[in-house]
Amino acid sequence: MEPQRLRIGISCYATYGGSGVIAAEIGMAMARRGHSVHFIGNDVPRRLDRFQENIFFHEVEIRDYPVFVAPPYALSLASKIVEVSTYESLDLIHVHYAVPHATSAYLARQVLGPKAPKIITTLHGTDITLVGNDRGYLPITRFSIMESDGITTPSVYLKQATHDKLNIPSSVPIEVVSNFVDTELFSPADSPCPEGFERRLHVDCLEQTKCIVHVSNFRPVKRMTDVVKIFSLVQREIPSRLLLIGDGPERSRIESEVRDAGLSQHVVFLGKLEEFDDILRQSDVFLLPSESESFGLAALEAMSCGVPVVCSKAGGLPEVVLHGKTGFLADVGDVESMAGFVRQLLTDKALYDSCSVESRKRAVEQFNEKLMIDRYEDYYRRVLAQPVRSHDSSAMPPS
Ligand code: GMT
Repeated sequence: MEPQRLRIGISCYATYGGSGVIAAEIGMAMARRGHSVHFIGNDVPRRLDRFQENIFFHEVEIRDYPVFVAPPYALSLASKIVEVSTYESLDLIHVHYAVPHATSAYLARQVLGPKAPKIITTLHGTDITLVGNDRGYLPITRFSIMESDGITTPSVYLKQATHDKLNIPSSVPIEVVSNFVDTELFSPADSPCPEGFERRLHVDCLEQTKCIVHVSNFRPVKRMTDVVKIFSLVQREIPSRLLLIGDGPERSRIESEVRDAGLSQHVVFLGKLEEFDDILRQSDVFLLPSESESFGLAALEAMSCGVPVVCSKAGGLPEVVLHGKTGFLADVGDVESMAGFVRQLLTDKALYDSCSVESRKRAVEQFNEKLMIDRYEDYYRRVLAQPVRSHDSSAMPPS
């Protein structure tokens, strides 16, 4: 007998960031498997801006009124989930990033009663380590997570952090389903520098000029100052360029640090790019010296292109990057060691080639889309089959 086709709702932040990318990829993959997928959010997630069979987008209208301190997005989202669930008979709603999506889903479920879809919450990182852990959000975040019918994290690290930081009892199961990468899109270069690449990026792709790349949302957690310091140490000895992809609150400060360090000629700020696989595959090393990282999707995308990663030993990064095999890890803030590892990679061809091959191999074998979509689909069916949970979500976290 054919397995039942599911009616799935997905809510996520559509902005530049890994959680939106993963949510969109899960939705597209589920749709290709014949499930109906309804995205509910304030904007269309990346790569969903064209017609795709079985995919529907429902925009949350953010209404403002003079009495509001700020437009209550969480309420508008909850109302939209109620509406879509009612008319599309959703089996489940899969929310990405707990704040406020898990809370909106919980509210919607209360309104919908017995016909409500099951709620699956995927935690992504700062929703636990920063925002959700903030006293101003903690009680409601913890409650909403515990009220979910299923909870997933992309790493063992984030699962443990969720139990520890939010005091979620170990009796509440959390499923680890790793992030994944489109290994066909993020694939190694099959030729040297493509026509026009140098001109477009203001970099020269001469064999002797190496490209170091970093992709992020330029927030303090990414330690952009360390990116510049590491590059500065490398650049003194090896002709190289630093390509910075993304934008965010740290951008102006980092631009000024680059100017002060006299590195403007060597650093290119490329801004937010919808597509950057071509740049990744032409790069030599990917840098990610973050303070904390639940997984590090950008590092995995680089690995999939055969680009070794030098990163901090933070959070879930050691679950993605294997020290000495697919790249190198050092303590958070240890820029000297990270610069040393970059230099080693750029000067030892045998080491570089082996790390490049192993990076690609690890991405393809351990973090491919099919593997993880199978796991999500299986998890969806298990959650749908289980009776309503019965633990007490009301207890306050410790003060
Ligand atoms: O939590 C965030 O900072 C935002 C979030 C996002 O929406 O991009 O990033 C997190 O989720 C990604 C996808 O699961 C992970 O790859 C990132 O490591 C994670 N960021 C942090 O933990 C800082």
